[in-house]
This record gives sequence, C-alpha cells and structure tokens, in this order.
Amino acid sequence: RAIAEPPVKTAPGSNGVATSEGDSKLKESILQNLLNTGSSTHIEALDAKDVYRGVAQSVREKLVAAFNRTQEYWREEDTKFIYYLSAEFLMGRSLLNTVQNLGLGGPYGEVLKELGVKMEALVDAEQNAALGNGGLGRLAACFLDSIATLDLPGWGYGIRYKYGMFKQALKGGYQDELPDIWLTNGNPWEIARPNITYRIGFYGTVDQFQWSPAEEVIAKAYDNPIPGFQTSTVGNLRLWEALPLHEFDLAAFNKGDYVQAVEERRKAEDISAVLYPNDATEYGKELRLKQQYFFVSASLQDVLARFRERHGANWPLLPEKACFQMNDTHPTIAVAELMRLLIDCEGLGWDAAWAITQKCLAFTNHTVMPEALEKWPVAVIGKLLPRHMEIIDKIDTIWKDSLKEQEKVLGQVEAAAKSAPPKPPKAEIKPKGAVESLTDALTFKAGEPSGGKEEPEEGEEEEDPVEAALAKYSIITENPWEKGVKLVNMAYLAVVGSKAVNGVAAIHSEIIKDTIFKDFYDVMPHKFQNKTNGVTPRRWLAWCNPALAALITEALGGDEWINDATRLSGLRKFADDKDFQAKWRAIKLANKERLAAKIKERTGVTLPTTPLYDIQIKRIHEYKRQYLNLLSVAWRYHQIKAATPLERSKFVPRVVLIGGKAASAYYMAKKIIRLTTAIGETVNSDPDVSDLLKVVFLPDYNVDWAEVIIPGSELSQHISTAGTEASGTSNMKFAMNGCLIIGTMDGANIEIAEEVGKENLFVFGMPAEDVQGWRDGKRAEWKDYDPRFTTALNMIKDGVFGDKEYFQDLADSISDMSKGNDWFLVAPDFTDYLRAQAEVDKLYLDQDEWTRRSILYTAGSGFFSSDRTIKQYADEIWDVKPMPVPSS
Ligand code: TH1
Repeated sequence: RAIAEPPVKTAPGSNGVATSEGDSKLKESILQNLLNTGSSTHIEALDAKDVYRGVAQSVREKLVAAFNRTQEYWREEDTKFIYYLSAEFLMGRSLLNTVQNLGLGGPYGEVLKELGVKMEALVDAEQNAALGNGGLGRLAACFLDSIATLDLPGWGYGIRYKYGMFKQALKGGYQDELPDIWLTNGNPWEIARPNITYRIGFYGTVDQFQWSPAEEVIAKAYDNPIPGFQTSTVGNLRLWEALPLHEFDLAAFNKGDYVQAVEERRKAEDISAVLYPNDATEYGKELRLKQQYFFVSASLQDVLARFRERHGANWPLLPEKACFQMNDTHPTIAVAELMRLLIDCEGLGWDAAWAITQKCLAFTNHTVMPEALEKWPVAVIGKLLPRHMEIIDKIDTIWKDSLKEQEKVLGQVEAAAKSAPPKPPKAEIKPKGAVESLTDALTFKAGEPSGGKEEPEEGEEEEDPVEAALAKYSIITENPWEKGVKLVNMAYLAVVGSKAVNGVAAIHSEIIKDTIFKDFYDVMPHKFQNKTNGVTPRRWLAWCNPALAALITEALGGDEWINDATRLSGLRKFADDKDFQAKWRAIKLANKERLAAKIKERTGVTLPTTPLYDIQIKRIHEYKRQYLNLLSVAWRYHQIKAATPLERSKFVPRVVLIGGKAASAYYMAKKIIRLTTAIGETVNSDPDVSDLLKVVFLPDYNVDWAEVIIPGSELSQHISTAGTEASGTSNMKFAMNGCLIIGTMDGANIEIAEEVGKENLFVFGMPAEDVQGWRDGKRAEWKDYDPRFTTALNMIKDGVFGDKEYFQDLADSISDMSKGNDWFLVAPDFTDYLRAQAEVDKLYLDQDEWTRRSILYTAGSGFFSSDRTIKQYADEIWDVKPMPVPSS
C-alpha cells in the first residue's frame, strides 16, 4: 500500500485541498516539519516514528487549513448540524487516510520516494486510535468519513480516552490484557482547545429544582479534523478530556499531604482515563455512568453555547439548527440533560423544553442482547445525578399519563380494571453459564432475574389496575426479582425522548418492533425506522486494497465508484471474463502474500499461500459462535487424520484464521481463545496434516490488522445464531473486497444475500423466526446430536488439544440441551454448517467459478457504502442538507 503508487489519481486541486504547489514546496514542508518535531533532516538516520511525526505534521497543516475554512463557512451560513453522540469512535490510523482523502496521495508519494522513505514503514509507525470496542465504534468512524464526504455539516462528539481498547497479547495461548498507551508519542491529528471548557457536575442535592453538585470537573475540548474525499469539506470529531476544577491543592501540599494535593486531579482524570472494554455487555459501574454524563453534558452545553451566541434565547429554533443522534444507549442521559439545560439554565417551561427535546434527539439501537440494554438503578442515578432523576421521573409520569388518552391503551386499561391485576412481566430465560457469569461480574445484578431468587408471589399487594396496565410502558420499572430495587430503562427513555428510533439492518429493525420495543411500537409506530449499516469504501476498499481498486477503476473507466459505490455494479459484466478473472485472482494472491507476511511478522508463523484463506475476525462472543467454527475445524482435523491416501488427496487445503478480543471478565470467551490457540498448537505441529490444515489465532485484532486481513481473505465467517447479530459490518467489508461469505440469515447478511444473490453465499442454519420457539419448546427433549459433532466435542473433552480440565465447562456449555445449555444453538446448527462448509470446499476446486462469485460480491456491495446509510439518515431523520464550501 505504498503511496508512491496511488491507486487513484486525483488531479491536483480537484478537491480544493490538494495543492497545486510543486513537489519542491511539499518537500520543503516535510523537511521543515521534521526539524519542527525535533528530528534531523538526515532521513537515513531517523527511525520511522520520527519520520512519521514530521510527515504527519506537514499533512496536518493542509488538513487544518481546510478544516478552518469549512468550519468558518458553516458557522457563517448558520446551517443545521448533525451531532453524532457516541461513547466510541474506532478511528484506526489517520496518515494514509488523510493523505488519500485530501487527494495528496500522488504528490506525497513522489516526494517520499525522492527522500527514500518507505510509505509502509511510515504508516506502521502510527498508533491506532482505538477509542472503541468493535462494530459500534467503527461504524461511528465510517459515518464521520461519509458525513464529511457528503459535505454534511456534522460533528462527532465523544470522549478522549487516555487509554483506548486494551492490547491483547497471548501468554501461553491465553489472552493477556495490556493497556493501550496511544498518546505517548503525541497525536498530530488533534487540535487542543484550551479555551473551550465546560463545568460538569456530579452528586449533591436538589432544592426547588436547583441542583447544587457536590463535585465538579472540567471538560476540555480536542478537535480531530475529518477529511472528506474529493471535497474541500473537513468535518470534526470533538472529544472531551476530564480535568480537575482546581489544578493542585497547595495548602495540602504545604502540610505534607502530597496524595491529597493531587487527589482532585486524579479523580477527575479517571473519568476520561479508560474505554470500558466490553462489547455488547452492560457494565454497570458508576464510573461508566459518569463518563456517559460527562461527555453528553459537555457536548450539549457546547452546542447550546454556540446557539445562544447566534440566536439568543430563541430556543424553539433549536430543532432547526441541531439534531443529536444517540449511538446506542450510552449517550441517552442526553434526554434528561437537554431538559435540564433548557429548564434550569435557560428558564424554559417543561412543555416548551420537552417539545424541543423530542424534536432534537434521535436514537439508534444496536443490539437485542438483554445484557447490553442498559438499566441503571434509580438509586445510582439519584445519587450521581439527582436532578436528572427527578426529570426522568417526571418524563415517565407524563408519558404514561399521555397514554391514558390513547384509544389502544384505554382499551387495555379498561380490560385490566375488569380482571385481576396482572402478574409481573415474565422475564426472559437467560443463557446459562458464561453470559450469566459475565453479567453478574459486571452489573449491579439488577437486570434480569437470575437463578435462586424467589418469584414474587401473586397478589402480594393490591395494585391500581390503571397503573398495572401502564406498567409495561414504564421507563422506571421495579425489578420484579429484587423488591424495592427500581431501574431506569435507558432504551425506553431514549425511545420516549426521541423523534426517531432505528435499528441497523432490516431484520434487526423488525425484531426490535416485535420484541424489546413492542409496546412502544404499538403506541407510536411512526417513530420506528430502519437504517442498514454501511462502511466507508475509501478506507475499506480504495485505501486498504490499492491493487484491486486500480483494477476496478480501470474496468469501470474511472474512479467515480469511490464516492458512488453503486457504480461497483458495473463489475458484473466482467464476472465471466476469463482475463479479468485472472487479474482479479492474481491480486487476491498478492494480498494473501501480504497477509501471510504480516502474520509471520506478528506471530512468527509461516503460512503457505495456496490454501483457501478462511477467516473469522470479530469480538469473541458466544452468540457469534467462534465455537461452531472451531468444532468444524476439529472435525476436519479428525477426518484428515483418518483418511486413506486417496481420500486425503481430495481435501482442499485450508488456512483457518481467527482473531478477536474477549471482554476481560468474559469467562467463556477467554476459553474460546484458548481453544483456538490449543487447536492451532496441535494441528500446526502435526506432520500428518501440515499440507492440508493450519489454524492460527491472530492476536490483538484491530483496525490496522483488518485492513490487511480483509483484502487477503477468500472466505469469511458470519455465523451468529439467527436473530442475535444486529447487523455486522465486517461482512460488508469482506464483500467489498471480493471475499465469499459463509453465514446465517442474520443481520446484514440477509441484505448482502439480496444484493449479491443468495446462491452466491454459503447459507446455513436455523432461521431467526424458529430460534425462540426452539428454545422454548423443542430443545427440552432434543437429542439428535450429529455424530460428527459428538466426535469433535469429545476430542476437546478427551484432551486431544491438551488443557482437558480447562475446557470441561466450555464443553459442558453446549453439551446437554435439555438441561438448558447451548443457548446459541451450536449443536442444532452443526449439521447444516458442515454441509455449507462442504460446499465451500467443492467450489474452491473450481477457481473460475469461485472468482466469478468473488467479483459478484464486490459488484453487489455498493449498497453497503456508509454514504448510502448517511444519506438516508440525513434525509429521513436529521433533515440536514449538504453545504460544500464554495471554491474561492
Ligand atoms: C454492535 C452490534 O453487535 C453489531 O451487530 C453491529 O453491526 C454494530 O454494533 C454496529 O451497528 C454493537 N456493539 C455494541 C457495543 C456495546 C453495546 C452494544 C453494542 S451493539 C458496548
């Protein structure tokens, strides 16, 4: 991915940022910046990090100039903004993306070549900005890229974590977590804003609706310019750092109390210290709520301050100037905070404030996993944010009162009044074992009922029938299993407080209407929408796969596909073209070689490049079913070992690669990592299979790994239990890069199948609509274990891969369905999975057909550009219009 040979030629000046200045000026700028960053201009003598800093600084100059122009223009125009509130932004590296998006790939490539600098080494010298866990955070990053590219006035708002996603190392095959110290070498992509600060309060008391916080910290802004592609628009990601109100307690210091002297600083800094390393799980810690409130309050105060400067107290105008998109439940305290700011600080009445709030906010749900739906105990919110708790209480009361007038609800109320008081809502059965232990470890144990506790008895208390009928709409609910413990359902708060609620793939948006938000959908169907996720074709095709990008550009007769991905469909007519197929295949092979080299560098393992590269990269989670993959690998290993020489010759050689992090407290996920490394140790050292099977765990999977892995893969696995993966986004990246998919009809796989042709995917597994029924019914007596499943599982149990005792409970977790195990249906889906895998092997023998399909994947991936997603958000929710900076 040397910039020296840019995949796409952008004429200088074509996007208003690319300079027409000659190479000599650029060279001068790089050399000058090398000096400014403290390095010498003798490049040969410098290490990659020093060169990186100098080059990045020179790019930054151009970026910031365009950033200033954009922001100034938008301010002058007083246009409506979208503010994307997210606890996570998984940005990855910036140098290559910035250079390319600015259209400076050509000029920089030339000059660096002249200076004898290898772009690859330069790119690798940059730290990953890993301020996110996985898909949700990376989605936010792709959205920013598209927002800027589409010239939409918009900013991201989040937290400038000092430590991002933990680094994963392997220690004897087990996951080891290390802090992600990403800011030590400085961050050339940010602009500190010491003048932009807000006070954020916590704790304290409320008297006559006036909150007196007992603790306060300062939120300080850092801007991170976001370059659009082929436009002079540069958007913004504003991240907040927490600082103490008082730097230093000199009195304490003088008394010799050095700890006390810095106590306030330490406590404040804790707030923006670490990203919670959990994906799709609730982490019920007060500090997490503090973080959420911290960045939400700072962001809202910031927007309101700019509005006030311009429009004074004309608050009813706010919805015409600002829309806030809440990325999952993490920023949903915004509902109460916006109300508080409008009422307590700006003096509006309740109704006026509520009308504004409901017009300004929108909410995206990203998961139906019960443990990820945040429910904060009233006691916790009441202590940390007492005024907000009052507001939430009142929102809840008024909301339920308003329902009494709805005909639908009226009927229910009357019916309820006639019959006996209803039982408390029946809780869902939770998966046994891992998830439960995880949830217990991480939460207040106030979410779903857990085993052992007694069911509340019927009719213990006389309930008001009206209240009882309205209970299911309640934002504040009594935990039926812990008497007296009340919880705030943050998703419900968001639904009530927002103008729009959306899921992230077609099936997911249907599921939320039928399940977690069913009652809300019934009474306000107009709020519910779908916005199928997307990924940026810049980072995920053009920049990460330059050779393929060049071939696509050549075939399509231009590079317009980079910001109009629907044009990729033009590749369909080349799918059967043998010459084109040969070129396509050669590029895949080169990308496999690049991947193999990276794996060698990072793990020491040498891999051949002729086998089928089969990849599963994502957070380790039971619902994503890495276990299913591993069991089929165990079965494959067994089969090869047992094969006659003739049978052996028919096996398709495979390299199986699995990567992903396990949440630090997720017991079973960690065992799945160990099982992968254990299988790898056994298989890779067994000469009987060495030409047919390799299994490697890719440690520390992150954005920059993904940029090498995805172009180099041929088969990717998206095999979640149907109904559990809201969307998935790596499936889209793989499809763009011509990688075939084996998957369930879940999340966005379904729409990928529609675009690419279902017959071109390896589809298997129980459909979503059958899964719950299965769990509730059939599984109690199900015993039809596939003998191949039993063999594979017994291999693990019998210690074929070592660590027998350690794997015992992992094996048990899928062993006896009738006992309530195997929540994610590994065993029932195994047979069909093996059938699909056999189809994979068969197809790989026909390289022409495989390549034809590969081309069709890329051709069908245009819909999954985040440009399409963002256009839909902008038109259907945000009502924000493009505002390109006019060329001067
Ligand atoms: C993910 C979903 O699991 C995934 O299916 C989806 O493609 C992605 O979001 C983007 O929409 C989620 N990540 C998290 C992380 C946390 C809590 C909930 C979710 S849902 C911390």
